[in-house]
Amino acid sequence: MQVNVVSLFPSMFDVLTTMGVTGRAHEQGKWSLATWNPRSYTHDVHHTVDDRPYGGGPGMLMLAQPLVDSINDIKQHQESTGPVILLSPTGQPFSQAKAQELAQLPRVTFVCGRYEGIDQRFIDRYVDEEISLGDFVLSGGEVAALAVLDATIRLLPGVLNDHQSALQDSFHDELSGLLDCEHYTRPEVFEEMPVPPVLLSGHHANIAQWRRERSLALTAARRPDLLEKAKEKGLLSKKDLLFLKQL
Ligand code: 9D3
Repeated sequence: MQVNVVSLFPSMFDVLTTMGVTGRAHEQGKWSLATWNPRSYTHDVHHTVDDRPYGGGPGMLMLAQPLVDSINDIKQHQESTGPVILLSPTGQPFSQAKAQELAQLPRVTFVCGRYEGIDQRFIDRYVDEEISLGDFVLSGGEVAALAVLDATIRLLPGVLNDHQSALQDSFHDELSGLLDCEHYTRPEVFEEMPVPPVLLSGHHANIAQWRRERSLALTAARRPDLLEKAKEKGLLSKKDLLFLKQL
């Protein structure tokens, strides 16, 4: 996958190419990154990338021209930009389903805004889609793009190891529609807190049932919205529903 990022702070993306799962995948050539800095496409002495909003109001907006020139330079250097996705607080909420969609693309271009926003005429003509990370205010699109890219790259073929991929495919984890249960590792007792005994029993059916019930209880307590969705999608068994009733 060829990833392009248009950003005034391209070094923020070094973390993806150097660290962890995404860094290893980058080393293995599973994806590559090109960054495009709108400031490189300015022609005035101050390298101006922003200006005041027409109609007044607080803050500054990103100029359309350096963003358009960034997009055009991508088209000069590559076959195409792929879909142009703007990270924006007014975009569609990001999701695992969207990450799955993006992971199918051969190329994609992310545009990161700074200041109070971007001249709408750039968005109208050059942006295919707008994605938000949720209802909170970031200082720019970069951190959102990092999250979207991290979620997407780990889904590329051959990026996760066999064990992690099997987990991902199973009814547990991402597809179950429930929150993951709690996990424990050594030691058996930590600061007077024992590991739940069932996990030490070696009884695999009991362990699976305990984990399922913890997932259900946790989801009911913290994310009742997810529990309703799981019910509607028919992801809950009779046994699940019985357990929730007696909860
Ligand atoms: C007063 C209006 N503000 C909107 C809430 C202006 C504004 C704030 C922050 C405009 C842009 C930004 C920078 N944020 C992003 O670029 C951004 C974002 C976010 O702030 N929250 C969640 N997802 C995203 S994706 C990009």
